[in-house]
Amino acid sequence: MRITNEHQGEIVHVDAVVIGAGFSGLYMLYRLREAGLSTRVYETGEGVGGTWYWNRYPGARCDSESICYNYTFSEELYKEWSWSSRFPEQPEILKYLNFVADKFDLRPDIQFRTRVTSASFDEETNRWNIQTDQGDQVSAKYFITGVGCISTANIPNIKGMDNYEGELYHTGHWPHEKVDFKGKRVGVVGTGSSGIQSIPVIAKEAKHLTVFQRTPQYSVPAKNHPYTEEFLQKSKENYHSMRELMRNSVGGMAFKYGENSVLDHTPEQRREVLEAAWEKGGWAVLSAYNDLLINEEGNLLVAEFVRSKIREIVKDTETAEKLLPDHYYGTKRAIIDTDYFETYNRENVLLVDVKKAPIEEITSNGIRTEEGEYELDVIVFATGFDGMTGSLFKIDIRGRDNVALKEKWGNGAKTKTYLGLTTAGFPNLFMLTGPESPSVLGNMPAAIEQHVEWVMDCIEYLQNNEIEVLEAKVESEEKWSQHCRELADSTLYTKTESWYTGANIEGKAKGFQIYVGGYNEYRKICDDVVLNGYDGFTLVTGKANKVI
Ligand code: N01
Repeated sequence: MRITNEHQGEIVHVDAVVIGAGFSGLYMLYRLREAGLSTRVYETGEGVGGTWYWNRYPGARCDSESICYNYTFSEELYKEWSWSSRFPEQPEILKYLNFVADKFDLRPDIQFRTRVTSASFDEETNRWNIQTDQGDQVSAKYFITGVGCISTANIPNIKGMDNYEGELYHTGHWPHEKVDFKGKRVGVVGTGSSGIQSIPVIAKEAKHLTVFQRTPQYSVPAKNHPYTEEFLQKSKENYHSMRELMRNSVGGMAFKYGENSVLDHTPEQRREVLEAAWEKGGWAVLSAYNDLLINEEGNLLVAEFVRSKIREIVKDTETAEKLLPDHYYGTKRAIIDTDYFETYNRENVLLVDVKKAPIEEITSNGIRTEEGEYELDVIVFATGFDGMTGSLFKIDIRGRDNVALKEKWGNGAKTKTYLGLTTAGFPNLFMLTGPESPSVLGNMPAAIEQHVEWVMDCIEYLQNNEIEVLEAKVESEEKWSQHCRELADSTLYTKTESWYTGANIEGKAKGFQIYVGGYNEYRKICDDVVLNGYDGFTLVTGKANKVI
């Protein structure tokens, strides 16, 4: 069934509505269709890709090794696709997702340029009524969000923004056409992953680049390189073992963490291990030891190693000092880069510390901080996202008694889920990589596959057993949320302000809404829930609303 809007005004009945055509929405659609369920996917963008559709900024690339940064559910698909390098750029990842959409003929069930605006659960019919900004009205038994954890751009509310006469961009909403920096004075605000990836590329092209840094970040070299035919061949031959390794690993990648504590080693041994990890690049420093994120003393030693590297690379001592982070290593999302710190050795690059002298205003000509004005032809906001709950709250989702999700979750302050997938009072709503799932603490496609497969198994169970409604029990989500908080508090994550804790958004309630126990543990917990007959959920059969 090809989707058109020709029946606008009519209510369309389907089994499932999915929001988003990124990694999660595409796979969810594929599985629902395979199971014979009628499905509509709504996607705001004009094409598939999700994150990779919107984040087109210069230098954007993935930071999971590409041979793991893909679906593994289909051996055929895995073997058909060949990545060019260890950490490929955005256009190649977008091409991959288009390849997947074409291979499985997914587009006919996706309606592009359409934003879901509201969804409410009808307690009479046990169905979700869903509306879009294009006038669609849909009734669905299952409502599944694949909106991404970091897809709502954070554009800081700085005085004078409307007065600026130059070009203004956010990395997460980059234009489809090439932005020309040649001969221009460019300012980049923000030094998270997006800033650190784009700064070296912009610096090479712009006449001058000013980086406005609020918090310095640790970053280690990606050591990206092209893949050889031989390597690709081997990884394809190892498809089964690689998939198993990913599925049973902490972060959904095909590597294991070091076996030692940071403190097991002498300073000389540690230096040797960390030097080797630095040379290897990617996630090697973060995974060199088994306790980096729980061992305060050990973390500080590794942090100091990375700081020593920054001092070595950056020639100007004053600039190097400004670039030295002081939070626990890895507690803001770890970053890998290509020539980030080296970029500050260029004559056309200036680093401005906006923690010391905050930005006061965007003027018609540029940015004014407490220390002075910087004239800019282009401003790039690399200021991140309203993570975890931001995109869910943009939709008016209402469950039982017409309670809005945003209200139930106290605008983020009281977010509670069961398994990061469901929440009480919102029956048959599934949130792919939702808050309190492990999602963003690893390789997203691996997290997504596990979620989609769990949701699909659950839906098939409901269908096969004529169950109308599955709903998380209040006590299950209380317990899960508490478990997530306790786990997070036993690590160093909660000791640092970051987008993980909501601290990057003005006025947002702070709280760590991610399960930190690892993908492998999480998978076991989800599987056990199923083995125990969907333990923690209320299941209601038939129209008579009989609870089983
Ligand atoms: O965003 P961020 P991001 N004035 O929130 C600063 C994924 N990702 O887009 O730290 C001045 O990390 C802010 O400063 P501070 C990945 O999961 C992956 O870079 O809040 N500065 C910070 O420096 C990542 O973690 C890849 O003090 C302001 C920066 O802006 C997540 O997306 C690539 C400011 C924001 O950093 C988000 O990364 C890109 C203000 N008013 C992204 N407001 C891969 O490699 C914010 N900042 C796969």
